[in-house]
Amino acid sequence: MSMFSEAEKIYRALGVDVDAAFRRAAEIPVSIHCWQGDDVNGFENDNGLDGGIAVTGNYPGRARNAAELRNDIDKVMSLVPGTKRLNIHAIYAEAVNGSKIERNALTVDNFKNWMDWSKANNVALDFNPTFFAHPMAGDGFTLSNADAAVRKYWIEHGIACRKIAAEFGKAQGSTCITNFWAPDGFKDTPVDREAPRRRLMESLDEIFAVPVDEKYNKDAVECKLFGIGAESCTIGSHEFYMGYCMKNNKLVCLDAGHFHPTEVISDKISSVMLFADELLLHVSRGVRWDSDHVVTLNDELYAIAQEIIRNNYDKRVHIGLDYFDASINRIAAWSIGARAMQKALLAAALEPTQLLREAEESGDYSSRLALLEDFKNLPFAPMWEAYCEYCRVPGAGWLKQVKEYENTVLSKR
Ligand code: RNT
Ligand code: ZN
Repeated sequence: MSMFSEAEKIYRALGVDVDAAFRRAAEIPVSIHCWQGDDVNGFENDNGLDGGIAVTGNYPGRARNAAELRNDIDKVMSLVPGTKRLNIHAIYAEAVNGSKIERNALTVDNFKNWMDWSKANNVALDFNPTFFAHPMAGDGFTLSNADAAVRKYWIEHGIACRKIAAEFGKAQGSTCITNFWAPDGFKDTPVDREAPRRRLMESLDEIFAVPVDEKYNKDAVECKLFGIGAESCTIGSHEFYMGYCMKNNKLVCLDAGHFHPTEVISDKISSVMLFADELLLHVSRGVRWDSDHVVTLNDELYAIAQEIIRNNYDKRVHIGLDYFDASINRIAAWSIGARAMQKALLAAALEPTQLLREAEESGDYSSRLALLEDFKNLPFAPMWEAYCEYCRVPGAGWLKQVKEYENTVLSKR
């Protein structure tokens, strides 16, 4: 008897329908971020990264242009099971007939190649305006800048991006999620914390006042505790955006690296979901700070997936990935993180949750803890292999494909 059928018997004895779990995990979309492939560089120019986010490492093989990046994405997508979306940033715009790209004047024409890619691969796009790595963001303030001309520029950028996103949504027949993250914040203690927050609020109001059909685009806003160079006061804090979203019916975006290291977003999901229809996650891994390490299958990743599955948030919580590591093979980094997310979703879908609930509901917390521990030993490995096969992607052999791609493609760059 195969390892899989032995394992299936064990799960079945605990009341788990393995086929249903495979189907369920495979249907949950995960939006894979394009920016792991080129260190959040984009194709505008070589402004370098700022905004308090940083990529470290100089492993050879970075995608140098859109064609290379799309090839790399194809490779990654072929290694990741489940339903995939592609998350792109405004800095991944491509020039039309060699004309200069201005962020406040971007149109869908700048993303034609991405839309063609999306159609050819049947992968829906998500979008992000880029409020960093730009001379107009040079003093660390964009939508909350005290200078009205600077604010205007970024408001125009936000509006342009929502229009582009709506075009994506229409073309792909699936709502595009547009996520707003702005780095604005003070390095040192400000005297007036309210004024910049008021300006951020009013700028967002202006951006969202432009009507965009919710069928095609939904907006999310991402809070942050602090950034490098903005340690003392981040304008778009958690309270700021929670308040903003509840009042204005926008999606909260919770990034796993954007809270105090003792806080976890898995614990925040159910609270937000009691007050909001939908939620966006940026699944990341902060090591001591918002370092955007490659996502790995740690307790928090399991917990995030469990929250989604146990509460049936499959369609209401949107999963986006957000990490970038340039110190190892980027295709490997990308795939490790995305496959880890899939492992967590599959493990959660295979959880004998009913038994855990029964223990909890009867007040038998000893059994709850015992079962939680015992279930860690369930034979997951054959399940994962079978799931990869079910999704027609490589199981244990995936890394060999990355090495081949490195030899034939990346090492030639
Ligand atoms: C930064 C935010 C933001 C970015 C991406 C590139 O701290 O997490 O989401 O990482 O938009
Ligand atoms: Zn993020």
